[in-house]
Amino acid sequence: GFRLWLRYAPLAEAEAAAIRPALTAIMLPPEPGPVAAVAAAELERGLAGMVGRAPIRTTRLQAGTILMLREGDPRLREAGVDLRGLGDEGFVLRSASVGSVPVTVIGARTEQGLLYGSFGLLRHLGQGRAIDVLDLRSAPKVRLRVLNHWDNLDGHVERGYAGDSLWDWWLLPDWRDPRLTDYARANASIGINGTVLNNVNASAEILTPRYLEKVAAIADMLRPYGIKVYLSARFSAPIEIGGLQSADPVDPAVGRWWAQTANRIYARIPDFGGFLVKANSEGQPGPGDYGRSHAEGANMLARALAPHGGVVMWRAFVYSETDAADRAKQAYAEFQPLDGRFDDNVIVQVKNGAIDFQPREPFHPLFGAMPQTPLMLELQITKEYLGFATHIAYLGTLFEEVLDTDTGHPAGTVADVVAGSGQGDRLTGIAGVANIGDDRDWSGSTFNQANWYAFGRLAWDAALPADEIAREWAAQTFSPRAEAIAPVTDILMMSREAVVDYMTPLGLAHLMATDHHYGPGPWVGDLARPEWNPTYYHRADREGIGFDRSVTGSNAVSQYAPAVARRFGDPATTPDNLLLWFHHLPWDHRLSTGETLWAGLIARYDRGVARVAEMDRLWSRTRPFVDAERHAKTATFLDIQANEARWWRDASVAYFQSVSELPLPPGAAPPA
Ligand code: GCW
Repeated sequence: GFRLWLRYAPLAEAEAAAIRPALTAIMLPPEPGPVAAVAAAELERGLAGMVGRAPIRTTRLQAGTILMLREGDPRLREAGVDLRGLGDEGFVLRSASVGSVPVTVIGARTEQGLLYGSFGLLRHLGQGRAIDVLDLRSAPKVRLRVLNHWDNLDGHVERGYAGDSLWDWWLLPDWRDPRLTDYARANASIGINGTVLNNVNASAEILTPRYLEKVAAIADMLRPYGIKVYLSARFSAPIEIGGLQSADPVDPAVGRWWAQTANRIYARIPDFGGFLVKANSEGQPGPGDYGRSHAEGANMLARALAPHGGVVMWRAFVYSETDAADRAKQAYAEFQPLDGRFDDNVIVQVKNGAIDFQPREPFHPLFGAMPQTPLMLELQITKEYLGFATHIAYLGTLFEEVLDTDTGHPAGTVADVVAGSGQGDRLTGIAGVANIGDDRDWSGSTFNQANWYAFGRLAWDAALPADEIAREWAAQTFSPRAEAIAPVTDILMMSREAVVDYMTPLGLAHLMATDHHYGPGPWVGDLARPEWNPTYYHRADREGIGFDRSVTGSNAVSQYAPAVARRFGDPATTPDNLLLWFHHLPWDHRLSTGETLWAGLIARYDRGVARVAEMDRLWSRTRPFVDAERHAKTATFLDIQANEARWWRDASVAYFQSVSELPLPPGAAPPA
């Protein structure tokens, strides 16, 4: 599994035979830089694998040349390639004729675009597609497409289920592990152009000269792939490593310290991306420690980075026990009033939902509610709440669901808000909390690789359908044959909903066991902070279940645009899959399907278990197309998932039955 979706496995001979004469050579653009060089190397590697022959490098056009053309090249016009509207990173792939020679053009304004175009061509071939009539254009709508590594300096990855950190701080900067080049290739292949190396629960150490040397070495390795390095900055670093008494953002000495720190970073890493900050959240220091706002804190850091072109990604994930009536309301309450008060190089990073990366949450009410402020969407690729590495849960559908949701605000969908549609040239971005570690398969399981892949593809183009991304991934990871793609895609497409069903159906949330968040723990209610307890979220008793966030309850619905607030404010118009997120309802409440809430809840737990069995059945059909090692590991993980789906169902149903005191509905599967 090391090679991820970049296996470049041999195509069927008929397809390979058609491609070989059509892609015989590569012609680099005039005066190529390092990015064009790695693009060409990737084309060689990919074609050698897929069709058994690497194209030669040529300086004279020959039939079947892959012709890389940058802006200003007169051959673009001859090839009928129009680069307008592609931005700095987009590309065109086109079968054309130049000087009467049949060629395939990769056209882009920049070398970065040529690199993405090269990966685009390989992705196309990897799906077994023909190339004689190629005519593709693609450009990202979002500027910052960034992984967030929650990697600690001791090598442990917070919420990581794929081994230790990839960054070997001990051996860096001397040993530059070639694996980091493979990391860069994988990311570039899906359009990721930035990475935050360290945990948002940050150690100030990373900003010391000793570590910056190491960070610079990583940045050097990622640079040819167009990937910028960012760091999580600990707000109290001026005290911890700067010898100051305070980290108050209005203290001029603090501002100076950060400016000097930025200068020191840029002296080593001229294209450093900037800082990610978790402030005044879960015990982290922040401007609130000095009575200052998030905007004052963020802007102070932004001023330090601005002369160098760096950005601040300031997280909106905040909640505190002092206002625990409804945790879901806190980020909006703190951030919405600050709309318009952030500097131009600040982007506020908002999780997809208002609680915390649950199997299903409604979209975060901040999206669309801060029109004067760039908002970055934060998704979690690592499956903290969806079964870690073992359970198959394809997040393409979760990400798509969030992106496609209409916020009810003039800006439109979450994807539109994130793309800054109609907001001119401002900063835009998507972040994904990485699921990558030093496991041989990078992500702890083969199927988790699909989530890394889907994140990148959707960050590039939020309009790509999750099932299309699933098919792309399946073809490149296993086999482009339809008999392989179909079952793998079916597994992927049903998997997340299965997890929702057996963990948190009908809009329930946060029922996982304490701290580690793996198995069920809906009975837990004695933790120190109220909003850490599952009982706080489900509120089940003899009468009913659910968290009332309507006007009769916490009124969190009022944080949404009026039309959305109305829809979520009434159980009759709230979709079943979010019902108990917004409403506390009696057990005999009728769902839209006509079944009672009690019967519907049990039916969903049963359905989740049944779907895992179905996934297992589908997987067995892929045996002829998957090597024995990956096949067996996935089959074993599906067995684990099947057991644990039953564990989730049986424990949850037994617990809810202990409070509802209702009999199991007829036909419900008896506990195993
Ligand atoms: O999801 C929760 C996690 C914490 C994490 C925090 C955050 C990095 O349980 O491990 O801390 O969110 O997003 O800051």
